[in-house]
Amino acid sequence: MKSLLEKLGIQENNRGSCFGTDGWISNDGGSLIISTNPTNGEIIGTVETASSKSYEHILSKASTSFINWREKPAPQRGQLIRDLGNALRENLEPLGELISLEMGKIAPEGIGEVQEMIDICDFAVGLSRQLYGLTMHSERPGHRMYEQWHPIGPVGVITAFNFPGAPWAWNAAIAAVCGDTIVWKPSEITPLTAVAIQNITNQVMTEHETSGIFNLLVGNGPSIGQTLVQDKRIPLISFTGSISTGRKVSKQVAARLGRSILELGGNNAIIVTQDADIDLTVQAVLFGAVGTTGQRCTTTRRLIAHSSIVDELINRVMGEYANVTIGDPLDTNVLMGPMVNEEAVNNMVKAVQRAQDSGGTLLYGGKRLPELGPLFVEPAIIRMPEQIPLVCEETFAPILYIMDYEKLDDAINIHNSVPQGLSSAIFTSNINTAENFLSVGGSDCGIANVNIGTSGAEIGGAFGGEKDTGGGRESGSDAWKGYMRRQTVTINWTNNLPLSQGIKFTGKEKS
Ligand code: UN1
Repeated sequence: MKSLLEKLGIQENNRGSCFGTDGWISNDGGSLIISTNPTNGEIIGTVETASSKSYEHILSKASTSFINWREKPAPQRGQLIRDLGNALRENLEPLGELISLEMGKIAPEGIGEVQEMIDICDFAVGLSRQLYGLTMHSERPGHRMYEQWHPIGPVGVITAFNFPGAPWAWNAAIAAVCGDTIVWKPSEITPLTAVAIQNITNQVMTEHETSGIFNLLVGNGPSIGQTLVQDKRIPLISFTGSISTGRKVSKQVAARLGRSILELGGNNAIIVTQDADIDLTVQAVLFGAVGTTGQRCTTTRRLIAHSSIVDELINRVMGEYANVTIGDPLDTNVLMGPMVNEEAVNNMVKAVQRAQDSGGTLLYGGKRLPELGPLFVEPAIIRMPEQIPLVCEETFAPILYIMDYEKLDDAINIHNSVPQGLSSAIFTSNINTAENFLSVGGSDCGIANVNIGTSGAEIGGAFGGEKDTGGGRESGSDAWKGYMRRQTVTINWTNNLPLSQGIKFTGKEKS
C-alpha cells in the first residue's frame, strides 16, 4: 500500500486545500478527516479540512485564475486537458487501485472509473474546437444575429463517494475547456482519491505554467459544501449526491439566482419482456444490481419481468448470484466488495426487513457477512407482489426487487411510478416493444437503454435524469452548454435603425 500511495503523492497526513503544485495550503483550525479502507477498517491516511481562511484563499485564487484562463483560446485550453488525459493514462492502474482501496469497488471497476476520466478528457479536447454557436437570420435588413458562448466563471463541483473521480472529471474537463476554473469539494469519505487527482492536475498545471484552474477543498458538506453553495462568486454549482441534500443545494443556489446542475438519486429498472434474450438479460442484471456493491446511482434496483418468464429469470439470476465471490475488492476473483460504511449496511438490512414486513419474499441473500468484515453483505433478491412505497425509495445497496407484469403498458406504468428518473432499460427482441419503451409515453428517464443494463453509461452521451434525479446533464453531447453563458449578438451594419416587430418610434410622424 505504501508504494501505491507514494506513487500518487499521498502521505500519511495530507493537506486538503490546494490550487497548484505550490498551492497546498496549511489550515489553521481545520479538523482532520481520517480515510479508512472499508475492506478491513485500516486507516489509509488523513486529510486536513479547509479552514475558512483557506477557503477564502482558494476562492480568490479560482476567481483570479479565471480572469486569465478565460482569455486563452479554447483549443489551447484543450491542450492542457489533452495532457491531463495523458497524465491520467500514466496513472490508470495506481489511481484505479486507490479508488478500490478507499471506496471498496473491485479493481476492474476502479480502473474503469479512471478510464472514464480519460475518455472525458479525450472528448473535451475535441470539444475545445467545437464550442459552436448558431447564426440566425435577422428580421431586420442589414442586420446579423448570432450567439456566442463565454466562460461562466469558477464552477463549484461537489461529488459523492461512490464515484470519487469520474463525475469530477466530467465536470472539470468540460468546464476547463469552456474557460472556467473549478473548485472541487469531494466526498469526505474519499478525500485521498481527491488528493491524488489534485496531484495529477498540479503536475499538468505546472507543465503549462499555470495554477488555480483545478482547485481542491476537502471538508464536510455542512460546512465547506454549504459555504460553496451559497457563495455568490460561484455562478454554477454541479452537485452529485442524494435527493435530500440535492433539494437543499438547489434551494440555496436558486435563492442567490445561481445555476445548478443536479445529478441525484436513481431508482432504475429493467423491463424484461416475454421475448427477451434471457442470457443477455441475466448478465446485465448481474452487473447492474451487484456491480459496485449496488452503490451506483445507475444501479439496477427493480426488475419488472413478464409473468411468463419471471420464474425462469429469477432462477437464472439466483444461479449467477450464487457464483458471486464477495471479499477484498483488490482480489482478482472477487466480484463484490464491501459497502462503504456502517450506515449503508444498516440501511440495507433495514430495507430488507421492511420489504419482508410489507409482503415481499426474500429469495436470496440480504444478510451481513461478519466473517468477511463488518461492511460485507450478501446481495439481496426480493420478490414483491406490488410496488410498495419502500420500492419507490432508493436504498443505496445491492437490493434487487422483482415484480411481474402482464401487459407492456402496465410494465411502463410500474416503471415510471417512482419519484426518480435516471436510468432505464428494456430487454426485448421485438422492435415494436422497444420503440414503445422509447416513445414519449415510454420510459420517463434521462437514460433509456435497449438490451443493455441500466448502469455503465458511456461518456459521449449527456448523463443525468428527470424528476427527483434533478434534471441536470453532465459529460457528453451538448452538456457543455451548462458551463458557459450564452450571449445573443445582433449587429447592425447599415445607417438605419429599424426596430424589431416593425415598431415605429421616431416621434417625427406627429409633427
Ligand atoms: C454514479 O453512480 O454517480 O453509468 C455515476 C454509470 C457510470 C457513472 C455512474 N458511467 O454507471
